Amino acid sequence: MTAHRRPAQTKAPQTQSGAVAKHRAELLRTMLAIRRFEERCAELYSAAKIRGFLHLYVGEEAIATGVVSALSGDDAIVSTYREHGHALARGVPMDAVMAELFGRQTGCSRGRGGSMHLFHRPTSFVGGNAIVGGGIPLAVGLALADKLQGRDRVTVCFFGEGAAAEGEFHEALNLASLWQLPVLFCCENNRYAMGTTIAKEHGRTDLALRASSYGLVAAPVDGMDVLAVESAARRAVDGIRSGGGPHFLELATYRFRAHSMYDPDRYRDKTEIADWKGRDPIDALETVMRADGQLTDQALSAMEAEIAAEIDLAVAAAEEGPLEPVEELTRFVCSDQEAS
Ligand SMILES: Cc1ncc(C[n+]2csc(CCOP(=O)(O)OP(=O)(O)O)c2C)c(N)n1
Repeated sequence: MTAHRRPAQTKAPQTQSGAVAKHRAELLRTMLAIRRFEERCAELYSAAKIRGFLHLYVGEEAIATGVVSALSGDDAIVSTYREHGHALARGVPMDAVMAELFGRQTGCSRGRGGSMHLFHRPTSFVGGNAIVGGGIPLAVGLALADKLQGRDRVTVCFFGEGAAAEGEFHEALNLASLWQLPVLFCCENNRYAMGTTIAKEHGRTDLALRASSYGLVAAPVDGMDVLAVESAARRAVDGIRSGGGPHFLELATYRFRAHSMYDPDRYRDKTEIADWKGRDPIDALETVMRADGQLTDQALSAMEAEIAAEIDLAVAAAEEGPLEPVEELTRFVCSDQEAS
């Protein structure tokens, strides 16, 4: 299992067509890897190989892919309990993520966290959080530490629109604005907090407006369009790095599957689900690439085969991985000194 950092990607992709095609192929590959990984996770969950909670990101891949592509390798990421996509886009090794879902010692959190608590220091993936909105003040704390210590780093925080109804959202945005902290808030607005629609949860559903009322630079973005997400994130990250203070993106998206594997999903209209599936972010990028002569059936099949092989290897390694011995369970509870 080799941890690797994603290369710094602080500049916009070159306009030269070969470079654009290559870059788009990378975005497509990342989205496909997340999709196929999660489809396999659903199967493994049904086979009781993965236990505990499992919240899938299927449908939302353009957000993790586009935002992470706009970051440098040192920027920090704070995630949610729906975090596999963020971790994989960041470059947390797939085998370490799969082993974590299997509860193995070889997992990125030593098998102690599972799906909702992926953590990976080498890629500054500060991790998922099972508490709705729980990551928001953590991100603000990281950004405050960076500012006080003079580090040139942006912290990105992903959360759902449900988190925007929590008290800590308001406190954290207020402080981030007051102290002009280098933090990018990415609100993944998939319209449902478990079974509750946004209209039944928020007095005003314009969440970018809510953020701008705290003094943040805020924008709504089509979260089903990876190219739109990437350019909005790039603008925001550039704005933060040049001293523009905290930024906020409200990314309109939809989860194609239920809230979690336990949810019978009876609260959503079938037509609504079908309409959003018609805007699948992977199909959308493929369509753009084909129109520009940047994607062939052969190239797509090769990409799919490569991803399937990577997932097979990750599953095989996870099956083989050791479980944490019971006598080890008190290690790392208060300190990770022994972990290095
Ligand atoms: C503080 C808190 N309240 C309630 C829950 C139970 N809960 C888990 S997920 C969830 C819905 C959150 O929805 P949203 O933030 O929109 O994220 P999404 O699941 O749509 O990605 C709720 C209420 C929790 N984990 N934490």
